[in-house]
Amino acid sequence: MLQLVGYLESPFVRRVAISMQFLGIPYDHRELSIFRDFDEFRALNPLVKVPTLVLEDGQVLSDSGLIIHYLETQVAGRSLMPADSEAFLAASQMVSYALVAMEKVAQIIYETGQRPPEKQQQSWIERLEQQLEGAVALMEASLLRGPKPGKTWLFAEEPCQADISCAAAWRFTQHIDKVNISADDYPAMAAFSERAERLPEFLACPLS
Ligand SMILES: N[C@@H](CCC(=O)N[C@@H](CS)C(=O)NCC(=O)O)C(=O)O
Repeated sequence: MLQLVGYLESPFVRRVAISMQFLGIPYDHRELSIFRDFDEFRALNPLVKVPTLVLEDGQVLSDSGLIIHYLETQVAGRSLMPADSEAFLAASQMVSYALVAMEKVAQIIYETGQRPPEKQQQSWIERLEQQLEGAVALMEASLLRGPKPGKTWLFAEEPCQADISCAAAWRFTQHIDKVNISADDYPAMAAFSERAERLPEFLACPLS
C-alpha cells in the first residue's frame, strides 16, 4: 500500500491526499512532523519534506506536484488536469496561485515561529504578506470571472486540480492565525471553499 507521510495541516500534503481521493487511490496516512519528528523523518527521507510518498517497494518521492504527476501517470492512468489546451493553461495558472499562497503562508509561519522576535525582519514579512495577498487576489479574480459556461466547477463537471489546490490553499490561510486573509475581502474564494469542503473527497481529509 502507498504511504502518504505528513500532517494534513500542510496544504501540500492535503492537496495530495484529496487528489488521491479523487483518483481513487488507496493509501496509508502516516502523521510525522517535520519539526517534532525530525530525526525519524530524516531516517525515512533525508530531505525532511512533506508530503513524502513511500512506494510499495520502499522508494520515496517528495514534492506535491511530482507526487501527483507520479500518481496520475503511473498509478491511476488519468489526470486531474483538464485535457483542453486553453483550460489546461488556465488551470495551471490557478494551481500556481494556490501553490504560492501555500508557500507564502508556510514562510510566514517559519519567519515568525522559528526566529526569535528580535531576529525577525519586518520588511521580509511584509513582502511575504504582499505575495500572499497577490496570490489570493488572483484566485479571487479568477473565481469572479466564473467557471467556464455550463461547468459546475472551474473547468468541468468534476473538480480538477485547480479546484482542489485553490480550496486547499484558502482553507490553509483561514487555519493559520498568523496571516490576515479575511473572508470579507475575498467572498468568492470563501464561498468556493465552503462548497469544496463539503465534498466527500475533502471531508475525508480534514485539516485537524
Ligand atoms: N514545493 C513543495 C513544498 C512542500 C513544503 O514546503 N512543505 C513544507 C511543509 S508545509 C515542508 O516540508 N517544510 C520543511 C522544510 O522546507 O524544511 C511541494 O509542493 O510539496
